[in-house]
Formats: sequence, structure tokens, C-alpha cells
Amino acid sequence: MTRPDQAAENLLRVKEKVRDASRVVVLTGAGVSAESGVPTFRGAGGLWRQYKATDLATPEAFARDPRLVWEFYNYRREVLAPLEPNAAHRALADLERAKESFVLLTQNIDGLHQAAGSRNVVELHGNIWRVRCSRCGNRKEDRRVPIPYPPVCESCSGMLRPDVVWFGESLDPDVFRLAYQALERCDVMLVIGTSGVVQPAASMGLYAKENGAFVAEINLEPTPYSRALSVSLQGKAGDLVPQVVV
Ligand code: BV8
Ligand code: ZN
Repeated sequence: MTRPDQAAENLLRVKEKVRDASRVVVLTGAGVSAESGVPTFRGAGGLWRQYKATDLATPEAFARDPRLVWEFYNYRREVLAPLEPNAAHRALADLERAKESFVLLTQNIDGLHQAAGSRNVVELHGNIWRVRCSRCGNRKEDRRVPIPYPPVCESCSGMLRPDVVWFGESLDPDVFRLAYQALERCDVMLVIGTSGVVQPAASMGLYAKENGAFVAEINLEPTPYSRALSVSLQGKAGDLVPQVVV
């Protein structure tokens, strides 16, 4: 645990670095949406714990039992539908407007960054409000809650799947390229609300630091990357993010 005076000093240092930066990248995980009421994956009451979702969020599970996988995503749609962005989402949307170059990389599939007004959002793991045909690849937004089963593609009657990246699936190559370009060019990076477990997102902070950026972590608890990054601030995203981006 950081001493209180050290924590205040660290926060001031991050605030100054963000103020003086012209090219900023932010990476967010489930922790940035926690205060909006979105269950995180691995914390207390974590979603994966209940559903063993790492077994459900896979192409094998979908091939074996598409109805069960759709039940899982319809459950999450029901949870997400009424939720609003929080102060952290809004502060990041403000920061984007204040910066010459800003890229928001998110692991989240909830769409709350866009709802808060963020524009340049790179969704590393896709978006729960989009569906994709598992046969012809046709993508479209579909906000129905729930999506009736079986969901079929309008053009080829193939089975629709959530347009998200499952475990064992590679990230979209364009998304991958955009993300690493941003990581190589930024002066400052904030890594917010992620446990640093899921690759390749988890090592992006370190990659940016190796490319010369000042990288600050904002998280409720320490992560495997806390000591390797430039600064690690512990606390709630809804409290800390508005303080470092003004
Ligand atoms: C890939 C979409 C190439 C679906 C998700 C090495 C070893 C073993 C396995 C692998 C490996 N390298 C790659 C893999 C495979 C796998 C992986 O990383 N597995 C992990 C479990 C080890 N990776 C992949 O498969 C990726 N693809 O690498 O392609 C490849 C291909 C084949 C084989 C190998 C490699 C694709 C991964 C994408 C998976 N899809 N989501 C869905 O959501 O249904 S991942 C899922 O986890 C979400 O996207 C989520 O965002 C993400 C990460 O979780 P976090 O966001 O970090 O959330 P978490 O709950 O863990 O942490 C929240 C944190 O916030 C906590 O620390 C908490 O303290 C903090 N917090 C809580 N409240 C607050 C807060 N902080 C601030 N304020 C608060 N209020
Ligand atoms: Zn189709």
C-alpha cells in the first residue's frame, strides 16, 4: 500500500504528465465500468466466477451449445441495457477533446465509452451490441434484449454470434495494427481498471513504456504490471480519472 503523501505526489505527477502530453493512449478494462454497475470478470462477485465464462466465451462452447452461449450474452445484455456511463467514462471523453492525438483502446464490450461521448474508440474485444453471421461474416448492430433464439442472418440464414473476440480467437488484424501503432507513438498512456490477465491487452502498457511513453496505471488493486509501469495509482476510476485529466 502506498503511503498517503506518496499517493498524492504520484497523482500530481500523473496529472502533470497528462496535461503536458500531446499524444495520449488510454487502455481500459472492466474496472472502468464497475461504478456504472457492470460486473467485473475477476473481482469479488466477478462474472466469470458465476458462469465460468472463460468456458462460455469460446468458439468451442458456441459450436457445442449455441443456445447456452446466447443465454449468457442475453443475460449480460439485460444487465447492461439500463446502465449509464460514469465519471471516469465522461472524463476520458473530455480528455479526448482536449488532446491533439488521442486513442482509447478498450477491452470492454459494453459500449459505455461511446455512450459517454468518446469518439476514437478501438474495441479490442468487440462489442456486445453488434452481431456477426458465423457463416457469411455479415455484421450489424442489434440492440434487442433479449435476442430471440435461434438468431439467423438475414442474407444467408447462418447462425448469428455476438461480435466479440472469444478466448482462443485472434483480435481483428486492423484493430491489432491500430492499437500497436498508437502504443508506439504515444507520449503518455493510462491503463485503467484492468487486472492485467488477458493477453495481448495486458502487456500493452509495458509495450508503450518500452517505446518511450510514461505509463500510469489506475486500478482498485495492484496488478502484475503495477511495479513495471511508471506509476501505479490505487483507487476507484470514478474518483481518480477525473482528477488526473483536468
Ligand atoms: C489471442 C470478450 C492470439 C468476450 C474477452 C498466454 C497464456 C494462456 C493463454 C493465453 C496466453 N496468451 C493468450 C492467451 C489466450 C487468451 C488469454 O489471455 N487467456 C487468459 C485468461 C490467460 N487470450 C486470447 O485468447 C486472446 N486472443 O491472444 O489471440 C491467440 C490465439 C489462440 C491461442 C493463443 C493466442 C483474446 C482474448 C479476448 C477474450 N475476450 N472479452 C466477453 O466479454 O464475453 S476478455 C474479457 O476479459 C473482457 O474483455 C475483459 O475486459 C477482459 C480482461 O478483464 P479485465 O477487463 O481486466 O477485467 P477484470 O475483472 O479481470 O479486472 C478488473 C480490474 O478492475 C480488477 O483488477 C479490479 O481490481 C479493478 N476494479 C474493479 N472496480 C474498479 C476497478 N478499478 C478501478 N475502479 C473501480 N471502480
Ligand atoms: Zn450470413
